[in-house]
Amino acid sequence: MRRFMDSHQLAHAPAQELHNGAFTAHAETPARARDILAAIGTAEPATDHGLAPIAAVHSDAYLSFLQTAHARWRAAGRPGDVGGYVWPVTRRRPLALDRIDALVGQFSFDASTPIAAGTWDGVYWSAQTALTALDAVLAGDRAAFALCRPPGHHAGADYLGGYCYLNNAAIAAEAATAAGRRTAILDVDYHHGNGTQDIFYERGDVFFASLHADPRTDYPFYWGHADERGAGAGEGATLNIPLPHGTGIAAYLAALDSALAALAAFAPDLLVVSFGADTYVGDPIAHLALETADFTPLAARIAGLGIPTLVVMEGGYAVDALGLNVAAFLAGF
Ligand code: SP5
Ligand code: ZN
Repeated sequence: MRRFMDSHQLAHAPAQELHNGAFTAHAETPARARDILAAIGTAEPATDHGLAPIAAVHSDAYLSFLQTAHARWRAAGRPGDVGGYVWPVTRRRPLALDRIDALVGQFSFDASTPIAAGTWDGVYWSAQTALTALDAVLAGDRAAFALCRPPGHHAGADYLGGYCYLNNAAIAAEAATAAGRRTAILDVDYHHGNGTQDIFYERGDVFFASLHADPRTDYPFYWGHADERGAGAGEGATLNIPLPHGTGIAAYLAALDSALAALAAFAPDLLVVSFGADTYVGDPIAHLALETADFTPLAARIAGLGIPTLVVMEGGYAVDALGLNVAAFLAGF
């Protein structure tokens, strides 16, 4: 399987995040990408597809904000990384605000996703990595791996959060759709892929299925409940399967089988997998119980669909085991 990652992605390196009431070291580090690379050997760099496929998913106002936020923060005399302290509950009404603090609240939903000096460069190339790996699948490869980092599945059309800024999986799915593919997204990160769900919620042309920790107990709380099934033209094209803490491989595979059956009924000819290794038993911020060896049969079930597949990296924070977990997953293809 061809594997892709671009060294520009390492430019994104926020220092801290707000967690349980205190600032702690940022969990989504460049070391994650280095550890994965060490385990899988090499990766090909991305080719530049420009801003258009990103702007097909994210709003212009949000993209301008992301590109300028850090410079505006410095211009306002602030040290460190950009972070919000005020949020518009239920979005309020559209407002053309100018102060950086108002903008960061408008375009984010949590306080663990700072914008650092290299963030735009890193997130732009993470998205390009997804698009480059998609090219391999569109050209006929059975599967390809995009080592996207920073991850993307919590980012919506006009908001960041959950260590995510640009939704790499959604950008690739939209590009695949534009290329004429009937596309489904399967999200197997520990956390619900709220950004991806939001982006396609009212669309019937892209199917979204997610297995994740129950949002009644886990981040991102406000999305991913089993009764969220899509709306309008997208009614029935979203499938959420929340899982209890402690879920191991047997129960996980049973849930996966029902998601795969729903996916297969949609009859896609291209699959994007949002893969998080934070379902690992040793993950420091998560509570499922998959072992390293479990990732291979998990991936093999997905590969068993026989649909050309783009695997996009999402979370996974047990840095010492991360590379091995990713390698085990890719071995299933
Ligand atoms: C892509 C992805 O897996 N995002 C996960 C975002 C989860 N954020 C909420 C939990 C934050 C825990 N932060 C721990 C910091 C330790 N220094
Ligand atoms: Zn996650």
